[in-house]
Amino acid sequence: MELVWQHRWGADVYPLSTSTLVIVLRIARCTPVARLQVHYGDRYELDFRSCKDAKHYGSDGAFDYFTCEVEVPTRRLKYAFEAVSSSGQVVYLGEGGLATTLDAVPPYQYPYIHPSQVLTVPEWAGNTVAYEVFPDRFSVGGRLLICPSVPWEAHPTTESVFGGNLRGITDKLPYLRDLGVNLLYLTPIFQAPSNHKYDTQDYFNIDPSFGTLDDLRSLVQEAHRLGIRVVLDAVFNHSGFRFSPFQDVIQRGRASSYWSWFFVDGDHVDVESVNYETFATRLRHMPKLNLAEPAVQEYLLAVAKHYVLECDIDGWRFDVANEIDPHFWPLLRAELRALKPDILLIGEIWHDGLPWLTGDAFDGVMNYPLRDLVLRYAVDEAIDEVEFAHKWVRLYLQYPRPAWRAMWNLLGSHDTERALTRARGHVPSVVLAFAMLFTLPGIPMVYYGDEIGMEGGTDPDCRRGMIWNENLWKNDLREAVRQLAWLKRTHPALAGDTMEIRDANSGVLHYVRLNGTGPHLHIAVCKRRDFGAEVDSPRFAWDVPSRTSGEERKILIWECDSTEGCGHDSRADGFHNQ
Ligand code: ARE
Repeated sequence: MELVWQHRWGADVYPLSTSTLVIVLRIARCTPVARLQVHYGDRYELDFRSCKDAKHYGSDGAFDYFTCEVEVPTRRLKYAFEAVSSSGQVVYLGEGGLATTLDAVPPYQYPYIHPSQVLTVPEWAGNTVAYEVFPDRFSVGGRLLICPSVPWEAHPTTESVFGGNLRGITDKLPYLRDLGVNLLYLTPIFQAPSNHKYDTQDYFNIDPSFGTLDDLRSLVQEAHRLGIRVVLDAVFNHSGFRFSPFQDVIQRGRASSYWSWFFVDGDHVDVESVNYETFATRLRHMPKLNLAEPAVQEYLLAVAKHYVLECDIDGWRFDVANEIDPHFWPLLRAELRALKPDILLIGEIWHDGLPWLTGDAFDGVMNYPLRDLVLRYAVDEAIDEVEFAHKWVRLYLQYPRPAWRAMWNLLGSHDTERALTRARGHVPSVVLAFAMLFTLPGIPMVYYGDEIGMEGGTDPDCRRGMIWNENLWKNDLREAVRQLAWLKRTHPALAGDTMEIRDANSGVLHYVRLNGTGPHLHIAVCKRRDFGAEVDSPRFAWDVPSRTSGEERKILIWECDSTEGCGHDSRADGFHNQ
């Protein structure tokens, strides 16, 4: 039997603990495999002592994906696969290729499981609902600390200043609590000339237009009192033009003691031609920092620790994380975890985040690929259930499972078009997208105002002033988000990292969330009337008619001890046959 398979070191085998490994294998669908087993044992022993069936997780259309969790008491593993075709033919797969007997196959090896390779995500991430605030645009508390350049209702330009501040955010914490939010993420708040503050002038100072360090302390204290954690934005890839070390380099050229902090081409900074590296392409106001330089590392570690020590913040989101020298992250993770063992570390990575999710960098990354998938299915209706399932399988198995408790799942952010604008104002599609966001593994993050139906195109239009006039709210949407937030916060199945698709045929997408022995939660998007009729008292049921055809569509969420869905014929193997 000829097989085409993929099993990559560093991606398809990872530890859950120092004595448990997860193994993932993909086999091309052109040679269907009826049964797959994993033979394994200590790499220093002659025989494979154990054998276990691998589970078929799903398919991405081209490959079938199998997973297997194995115990490795000695931390050193060798393993090989036994594949049985539907006609009964048997082959063994190992690092050296195919063989007809187990003895003949050179096995794969996991040489030794180190604690540093185990991704440990804060326990609290599991039942967390996040909310993103762009401070200039959320709320003004106390007196204005800066003169706004436009009225609160204006459509923003890149230069607009609205005057929102930290006290304003503190004043609105009860609103967030009522919505079910228990994690608040603020885009940058340190001193910087722009309205977005991604061009830091002074990392150790809160921007005066937002408030003071005491205002931040009060915000965090009050948030903690209400059960809300706080995550700040760390812009470490680049500084701002006015950052004093960069100004020193401008003045002294190579003689500056900060010369090695930046990447300047030549002996002097030429601001006109931008002869230095920056964020993106030649953005002169954002000079790139050299994080391979120990003095820069030390400086930024001090910044990251300062706000934990001074204000007791609960996490950091790292801007442009995938362009920063990767040697920095293990140092940062170790120091921050020593300071606060359950601190949450999130990378802003729009693409494949795997290299940063292997235990020594982040707990999760901003999940833009998931955003794309959910919006394309629920809002654009550009893909059907089958394609959703194929893409989900690939995305889910791309990352170590523990990361899925902390993946930062979003429908929109300060960098994207808003969900309701993408849906051309069609609220039910956004309800469906939120329902999926809150019930897929990860931390759902609501971008301020999306819950009340604010609209806006891409940056800067997505950064309008928060609407506080309740008459202008889309209350149906807000109520749906509220119900979903409380479900996410309280249901044990949603705290885990496991999701399995039960059915993905035309008309139904049915998946289940499982977490140990607790009750399972079933989620179904149904276009077929016959589906779900026997589900008694669902936890959430919402009519979400199609935006494009107006046809009936509903989302049902119900609890059940069975993984198949309580009485419903979920055609458990229908998905496998896609
Ligand atoms: C400003 C203007 C924009 C203008 C831009 C370029 O507002 O209208 O297009 O300048 O001149 C911050 C501000 C932005 C500002 C920018 C530059 O918030 O308003 O834009 O600074 O001054 C990539 C990166 C990702 C990055 C995005 C923006 O990978 O890290 O681009 N996101 C972070 C923050 C931003 C922030 C910065 C970085 C800079 O979240 O808010 O911008 O500190 C594709 C690619 C992605 C790409 C993404 C978006 O999908 O695959 O890699 O992300 O598009 O462009």
